[in-house]
Amino acid sequence: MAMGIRQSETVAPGKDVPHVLITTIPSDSHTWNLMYMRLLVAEHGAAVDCLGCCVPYTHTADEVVAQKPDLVIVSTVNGHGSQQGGELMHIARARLGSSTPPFVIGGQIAVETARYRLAAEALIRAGYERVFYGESAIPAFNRFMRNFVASHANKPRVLTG
Ligand code: B12
Repeated sequence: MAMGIRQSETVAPGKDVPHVLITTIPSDSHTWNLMYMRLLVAEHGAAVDCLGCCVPYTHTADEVVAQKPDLVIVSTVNGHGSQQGGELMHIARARLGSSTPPFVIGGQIAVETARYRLAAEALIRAGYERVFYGESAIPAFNRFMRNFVASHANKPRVLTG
């Protein structure tokens, strides 16, 4: 069971509002990164749910099945992101198959900044759409979110009833 903060933003998931799920890896007990990311994503106009810290892989996968988010963000700062981020993706894909939504990951993804680039390459190979780290992480993420929210709003929709 994941511990610590578990919060949803007040914006309800709606037709034109993308739903974003924030999670982390099982070993990571840091929470301010999660709070920061939750507020940042909400500023972009998305509905956000954050699963809190120390989230077991299977819990993230279960929540993706239940919530069907448009985007999953893995935030991690304890240095184990390169390894456990890969394991999380492996388990999510095994569970969700072709219905796996896009996953992005960011923060302090390895134990030394010198290893960040190699860690990022491994995470991309594991299946992450984007990896955000270092000084450019937040500006790059903001650009990514602006495009993501805009493309969600422009998505063709099937009208029913
Ligand atoms: C506060 C803190 C703690 C607190 C956490 C309290 C809490 N409720 O969160 C306590 C004391 C509990 C703690 C414990 C530990 N910590 Co600590 N902690 C910190 C500290 C000092 C600040 C982290 C913080 O809150 N920053 C504020 C937030 C807002 O910033 P942030 O976390 O860096 O996130 C930013 C970016 O990383 C980025 N980001 C994060 N996620 C994402 C995701 C995306 C998509 C994007 C775009 C960006 C992004 O955006 C954020 C804003 O810029 C850092 C050192 C530091 N200065 O970073 C160490 C640090 C993270 N801790 C560290 C460690 C090792 C530990 C412990 C293992 C220590 C120990 N031996 O017991 C434990 C256990 C951790 C665990 N199991 O996960 C290391 C991690 C090593 C690494 N990355 O290589 C750090 C870096 C300290 C260090 N220099 O060694 N810690």
